[in-house]
Order: sequence, then C-alpha cells, then structure tokens
Amino acid sequence: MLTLYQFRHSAFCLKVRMALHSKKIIYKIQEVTPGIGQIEIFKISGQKQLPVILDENNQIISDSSTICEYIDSKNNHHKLFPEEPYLLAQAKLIEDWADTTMASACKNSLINASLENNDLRSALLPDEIPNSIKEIVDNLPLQNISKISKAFLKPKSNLELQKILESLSKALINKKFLVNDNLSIADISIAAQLSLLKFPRSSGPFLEGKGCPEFINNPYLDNLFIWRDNIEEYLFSANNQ
Ligand SMILES: N[C@@H](CCC(=O)N[C@@H](CS)C(=O)NCC(=O)O)C(=O)O
Repeated sequence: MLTLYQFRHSAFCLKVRMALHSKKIIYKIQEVTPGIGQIEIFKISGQKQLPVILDENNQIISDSSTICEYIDSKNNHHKLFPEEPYLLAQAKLIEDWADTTMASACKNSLINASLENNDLRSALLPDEIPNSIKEIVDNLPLQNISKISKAFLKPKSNLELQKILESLSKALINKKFLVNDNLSIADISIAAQLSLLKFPRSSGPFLEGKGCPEFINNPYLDNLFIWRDNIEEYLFSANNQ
C-alpha cells in the first residue's frame, strides 16, 4: 500500500490527500515530527520537505505537484490534469499560483493569526507533543513578538490575496469547478491552501472553523469557503473512501 509521509496540518499534504481520495487510492499515513523526523525524510528522498510518498514498488516521490501527476497517472478515474492543452495550461497555471504566491501569503497570515491566538497556536502543534508542553507554548508571552513580526510582514500581500480570493469567490457562485466542468488539480490546489485561512472539517474538531479572522470574517469570501467545504465533503465523505 502507498504511504504518505506528512505533517498533519500542511496544506501541501492536504493537497496530496485530496488527490488520493479523488482517485480512490487506498493509502496509509505516516505522521512526521517537524525537525527530528525530517532527518529520515532527507535520507529517503534527498530533501527535507513534505509531502513525500513511498509507493508499492519502493519508489519515493517528493513535491506535491510531482506526486499529484504520479497519482493521476495511476488510474483513469477523475483525470486531475485535463488532456486538452488549453485546459491543462489553465489548471497548471492555477496550481502554480496556489502553490507559490497564494501559499506564501496564506502562511504569513496564519503565522500572524497564531501569534495572536493561543488556542490556534497549540492546536497547530503535532498531536504527539504532550499536553504539558502545549500548555507552555500556550502561555508564552508572544504579544511583543507579534508586534515585531507585524512590522516585518507586508500587510499589502494579505490585502492583495483578499482581493483575488474575493473575485474567485464571486466567480464560483454558479460554478462547481475552476477549470471546465470537472474537478481538477486547480480546485484541489486552491482548496488545500484555503485550509490555512479557515481550517476545514478534515483538520479535526479543535481547528475546524478557526484561522485568520480577516478572511473568516470577510463576507465576500463566504461563498469561497462554502465551495471549499463542498469539495472536501465530496472527496472525504464516507462513500468516497
Ligand atoms: N513545493 C513543495 C512545498 C512543500 C512544503 O513547503 N512543505 C512544507 C510543509 S507545508 C515543509 O515541509 N516545510 C518544512 C521545511 O521546509 O523544512 C510541494 O509542493 O510539496
């Protein structure tokens, strides 16, 4: 069986889980501890980032885009990368934007939000970390760090992301999928990064609905988060396991 090495709350790992579910591929998860656990990842894959997969033939693949292309080639159920060149180009351009510009803006926003919110900060720690240590992290006096970090983070990048996502939200009012009329890598990549702004059901009860207040409380983004929840529901619902 295929093994996915992951960090529980990584958007790139969620992207791969979504791709695996869309192709109805059975897999097992190996949670990796940030830092120490990445030494093993480096040994097996030659780099330290997650996600990484190990397939039935002991082949190791890293990078979510490469992994998704590999997953898509495994069977013909729900092609994630459209065959028609124009649609393929559209899907890949959206995937690339989600994985780069969007990913870094979402990460900045989440870091900022978690500096200000104790609950969010401890819920994001890996499950294996004992509660006693989580409590210490909860009580760290991070308010001053928060002020310093705000001075370094560019608030502009957050506003630009909000504007683009508002357009996307509007564009998706009468549309189920971003490219043509089928689920593609474009939908999965955007939906996965949105998890950092407002955690979906698949992030578990402690995180579901939490995230970055300026996105969660923006009424123009309601439709986008509903669209994301529908995609999650469709991929992760019991009858699609
Ligand atoms: N381009 C990579 C990015 C993966 C990535 O940034 N992974 C993060 C987790 S979200 C990571 O492993 N960070 C730990 C590190 O860089 O040491 C992909 O698409 O898989």
